[in-house]
Amino acid sequence: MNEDQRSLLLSSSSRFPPPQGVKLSYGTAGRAGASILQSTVYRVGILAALRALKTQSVIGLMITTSHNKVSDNGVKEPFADTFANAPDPQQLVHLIAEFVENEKITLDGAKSVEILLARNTRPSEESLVEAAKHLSSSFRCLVDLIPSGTHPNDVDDKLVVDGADVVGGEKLELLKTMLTAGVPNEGVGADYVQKEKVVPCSFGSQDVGIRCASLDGDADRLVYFIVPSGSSNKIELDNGDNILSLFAIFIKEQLSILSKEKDVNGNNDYQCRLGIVQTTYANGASMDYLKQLGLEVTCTPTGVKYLHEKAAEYDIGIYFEANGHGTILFSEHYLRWLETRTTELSDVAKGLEQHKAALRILAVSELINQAVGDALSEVLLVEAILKHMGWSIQRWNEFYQDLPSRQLKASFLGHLSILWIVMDRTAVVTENAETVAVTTPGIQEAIDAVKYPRGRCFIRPSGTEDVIRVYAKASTQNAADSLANSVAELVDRFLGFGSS
Ligand code: G16
Repeated sequence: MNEDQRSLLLSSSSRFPPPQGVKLSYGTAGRAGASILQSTVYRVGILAALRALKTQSVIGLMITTSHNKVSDNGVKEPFADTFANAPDPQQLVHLIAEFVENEKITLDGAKSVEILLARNTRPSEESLVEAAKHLSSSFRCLVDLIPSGTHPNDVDDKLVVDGADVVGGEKLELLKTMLTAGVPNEGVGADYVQKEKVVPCSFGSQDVGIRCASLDGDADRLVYFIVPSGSSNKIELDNGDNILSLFAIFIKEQLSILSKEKDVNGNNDYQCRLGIVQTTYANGASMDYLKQLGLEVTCTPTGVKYLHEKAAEYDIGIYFEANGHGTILFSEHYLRWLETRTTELSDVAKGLEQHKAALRILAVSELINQAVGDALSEVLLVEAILKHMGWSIQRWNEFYQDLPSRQLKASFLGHLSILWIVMDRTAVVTENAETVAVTTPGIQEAIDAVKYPRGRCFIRPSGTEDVIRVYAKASTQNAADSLANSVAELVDRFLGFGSS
């Protein structure tokens, strides 16, 4: 890095100082209050520009609204941690120089890089994008200063969708669904509906008995629900577990039709490996149900990155978190085999059930977004399967009976409405797909000592909020509620004020 580049970085970074006394950290998907993220977004912009230089490709920088409340925002970038926390411009420039050297990035001779900025509809987005733009123009200056030339360079057709009042909602307007204007994720959205199990704002008596769907802010989560008649605001929920079960039944049915097909020697010529991936949040009843269907079910820690990796081990891997985040993965190998087989079948047996089943699986692989959970394509798949099966949402809901559950959170000070306090959520480290807290000493034993019929409870540090999450299941709703309450009190005792 030459002197001009260094001084440009020093002066631009001094315009976006990091917040004092805050350790910014990357979790499931690092997030924090929007008011303290200016410096982080500026620094992530530098990182994006360096990556663009290194890869010589266009890099996207997305400022996203997922399920968090309107004051929160974040940047998904695991390597940005150190950059985000550099205390002053000198140290930041030092880190950049080190990064450039370690990653063997050629600054001299590079012409220009392209960074695409995307944002959503939170009020804080524009100022954050401004910080990122500033940084892109200063980086363009940096690159411009480099001598050029050396580097190349159910049957009921009505569906009502809650779009969380963010981007998914805007897209859904194109699909002519019913939406209202409001505050992102405030009393609306898949996370609210799934966790609180109540109707989102603006839904009500007019929606009784109708199949409803709820997305989160970046439209990568989906849950379905129905408002039963006579209910004030309670819903019957079909969460990620139910969506997973619906997809699994459909795929399994197509595979079994297909497996009736024999090769010339009378053997089934390919046995597709179908795998199901869930997390510990999955309702035990759904897991049992899927196992009873003869499916292979695995559990990973929370976070789609873990589920995705596991699901990729199968020919067809279906993964969903209870919160509605998931998708279906198809191996390249299996898809190639299926395509060839479909062509062969169409020559000899067009119109037969085996041929149709093969076409259905191929259609699912094209409809579903295999890169990431995509609520819009999943709505279409749910709708198609319900129609195919002739099932109402009530019928879908009857696959298994959920064990009652309750989710609570214990937060750091600053959330005024909180009941339970946690001084440092990182003090809790978990193992066994997050079922056991291996630190703080004594806390797991204390949790285990709280007994309720069919009761099970675990705690984990959130990756998206400064909270410890408490999740409890038990034989009745009252038991699940009081188990969760007792464990939240334990969290407060071990990790709250008195603990430090
Ligand atoms: C993100 C991840 C999800 C995960 C969730 C957990 O959700 O993408 O896979 O389930 O975080 O959040 P926490 O760690 O706070 O419980 P999203 O949809 O907000 O990106």
